[in-house]
Amino acid sequence: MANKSPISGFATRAIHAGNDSANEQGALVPPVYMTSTFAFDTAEAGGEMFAGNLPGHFYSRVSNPTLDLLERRLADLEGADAALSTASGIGAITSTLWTILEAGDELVVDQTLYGCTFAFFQAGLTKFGIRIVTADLTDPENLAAAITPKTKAVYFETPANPNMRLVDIRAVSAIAHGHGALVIVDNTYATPYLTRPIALGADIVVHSATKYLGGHGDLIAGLVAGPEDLIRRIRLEGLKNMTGAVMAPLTAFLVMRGLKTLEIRMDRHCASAQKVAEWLADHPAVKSISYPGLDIFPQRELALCQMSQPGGMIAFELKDGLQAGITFMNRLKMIKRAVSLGDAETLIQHPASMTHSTYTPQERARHGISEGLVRLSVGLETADDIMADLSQAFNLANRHFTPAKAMAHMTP
Ligand code: 3LM
Repeated sequence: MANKSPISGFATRAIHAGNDSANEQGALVPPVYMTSTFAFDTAEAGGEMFAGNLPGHFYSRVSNPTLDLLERRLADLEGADAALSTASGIGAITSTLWTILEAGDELVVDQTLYGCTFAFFQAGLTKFGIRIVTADLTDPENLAAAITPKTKAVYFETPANPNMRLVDIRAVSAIAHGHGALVIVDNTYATPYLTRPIALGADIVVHSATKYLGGHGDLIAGLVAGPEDLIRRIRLEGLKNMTGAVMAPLTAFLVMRGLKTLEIRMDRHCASAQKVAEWLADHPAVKSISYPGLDIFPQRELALCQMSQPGGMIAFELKDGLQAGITFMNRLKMIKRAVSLGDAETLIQHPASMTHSTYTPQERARHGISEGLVRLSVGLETADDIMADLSQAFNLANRHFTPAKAMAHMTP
């Protein structure tokens, strides 16, 4: 059971939850337990720990004091009973689903998912007799149509990577629970600072902690939060025996260092993304833009009630299409062309050829991921500098493209 902290502020809990420095010789920052194994007082005690009758750590693939602290902290922030750290976001997702599902089960998934999650479901789980049912969960009624007595769980991201579509966690959870299915939410984009899925009815939250939670682009990590009994099962079945995707203690230390500034970083990501999105929405080179903080965002009302702020991710398309988008990206000077998100550095990437290249073009079309979409992770630099870089790249992209197009028309 996570230490439910008596202090309620998010930032305070992100810094203190689960930690008692009196247990660590007064160390302000707890030591990192760089150990693979733990000595037993007696052989009998070791046996009792293995049997689950005695608490304590016995091997770092199962648990470790440094990971334990991170798990308590994340559980507190997500409002969950317990949490589990994993080697990556995909490690969190695979460990969770290998535990919950068995052959013959159905998993209902939203139509837009991060590329490797999509591949794990469609190419991975299906090999083992699990049926994946895809539904557009932006309308919860579609879940009511897709769910059957065989549906073990419902899985979605909100906002979804890469097109920013939102799913109404409360409405979807009510329908799923009415049919006895678990609700699993990937909360990577929002973080528990902006959205707490468990308070809205979800059962399990998964994270790529590589992103905002770590926050500095220097690690790969994952986390799962949920009810004590389920987290225990995911630890002992999915993680320990099936994926072995355990987080390293030093990584847990870095994620906790990142969490200490999650609130102030997210405030800045959101404030800058809002400015950049408003500026992009008015830019003549931009055809369409998806950002939950804009009035033109189709699910603006849901964003206002489900997210405390609209987040740091923007998806947009250029009027001149894919090739103009590629030229525009190549002209950027400060903004890095890179996958991943949630870092201090502003990152830009092209989902169709990068993060979502695990979909076929036909699948992308069916799943609402357009070929020309460009994804921007707004970083912590001065917002004016981000817009200045985008602006010079637009100008150059236009200058580069207009004559080339004109010439193409002139050539017989
Ligand atoms: C990306 N995403 O650039 P890791 N869930 C979500 C994610 O966005 C991701 C994961 C899980 C990206 C990674 S693409 C090669 C780079 C919503 C990762 C998986 O296993 O920690 O990477 O998390 O969109």
